[in-house]
Amino acid sequence: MISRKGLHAMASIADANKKVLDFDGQLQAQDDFFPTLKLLDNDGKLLDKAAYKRSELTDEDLVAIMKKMLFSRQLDIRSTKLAKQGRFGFFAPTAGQEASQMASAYAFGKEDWLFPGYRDIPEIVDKGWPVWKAILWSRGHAKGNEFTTEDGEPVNSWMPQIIIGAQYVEAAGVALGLKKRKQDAVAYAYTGDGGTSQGDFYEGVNFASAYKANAVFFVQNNGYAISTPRALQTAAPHLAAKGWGSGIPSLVVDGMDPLAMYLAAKEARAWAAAGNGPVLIETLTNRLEPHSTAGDDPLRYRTKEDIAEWWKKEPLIRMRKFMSEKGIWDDKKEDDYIAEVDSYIDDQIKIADNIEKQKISDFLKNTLEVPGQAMKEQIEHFESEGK
Ligand SMILES: Cc1ncc(C[n+]2csc(CCOP(=O)(O)OP(=O)(O)O)c2C)c(N)n1
Ligand SMILES: [Mg+2]
Repeated sequence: MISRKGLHAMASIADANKKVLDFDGQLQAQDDFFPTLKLLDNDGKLLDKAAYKRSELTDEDLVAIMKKMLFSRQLDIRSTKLAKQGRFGFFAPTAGQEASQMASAYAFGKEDWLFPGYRDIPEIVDKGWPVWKAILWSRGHAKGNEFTTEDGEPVNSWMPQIIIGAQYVEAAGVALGLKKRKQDAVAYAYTGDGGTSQGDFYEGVNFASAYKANAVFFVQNNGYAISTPRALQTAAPHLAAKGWGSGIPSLVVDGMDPLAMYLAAKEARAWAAAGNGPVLIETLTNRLEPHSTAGDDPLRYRTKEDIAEWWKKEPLIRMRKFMSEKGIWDDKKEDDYIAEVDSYIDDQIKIADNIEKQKISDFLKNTLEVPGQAMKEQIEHFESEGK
């Protein structure tokens, strides 16, 4: 005869088995699991005082983050105009992503290694890379590949990655190196929603997780991969779940909320630098402008109304309101700062324009350390023409 205890155990196994076979239930659980970290609403109201305290942000920090976001917006506006005049090469607009990029970057230090995508030029500039180099990079000039400050100091950043997702593998390797050297530093990488469909994305996260490397991975879910909407990109209800699959803390953060972005990034950095392994952060943001200056028209794949709705949620609006309410920001401060940024960018354009033009042969020489036969012939050919 089966005892009462035995009957009970059988019943609970039967319940567990039912759960295992409940496919719908499992999908629902995935959908439910990831709540969004949020500190400021669209109107700049503080939603969670305890979390704000936990961020340890001072008024000076808030001003610094606001300025970084404004700098990024201004760089976006100016770069887009310059590109239309043919004076900037490739540029990937950043409007809407300022909190996702600049407020998160504020949590990292000089010693940390940045692995940016092509849309993350502002984060590199924030690490001390002069804008004139960014302009040269956009034009394909070899000098744009020098990641140094104006004074020749190294800037801990890889080049902006064009190969979608590849920066995750590079970041995993450097993150492991930092761990082995026992450095209080991390590698932090940014990719997009589209990037999470790449093999490199999974390999990078998995490798870093397996070795508990010092990495923080950002997925900027801006709604689109060129014209492919997020809904067609992947069936995963949350991109963060892809990090969970490799066994690391993975969070979803309101990417339009600078305070939430900073808090998540700061705690992720501390966790990774302490040797606990990587963290993955999905930021819910939006690309408010075209994919790039190469000329795509977003209205072929999304509506004006949708874009207008997202403009209402952009991070500068809520940060401006929150800080004005606190009495630490006003229109005059903002106008003065924008004028300062504009004059800096004007100077940087002049510097970029005055750098000696790159010869075709120099460009080729800079491509491979040891050129193949065909490239050698091309270099000789262009050199013989003085090009
Ligand atoms: C490996 C690879 N495949 C395709 C492309 C072409 N491509 C350039 S940008 C892009 C979309 C990427 O979207 P997402 O990761 O969401 O980043 P976002 O542009 O939105 O910042 C694609 C497919 C590429 N650069 N690299
Ligand atoms: Mg995208």
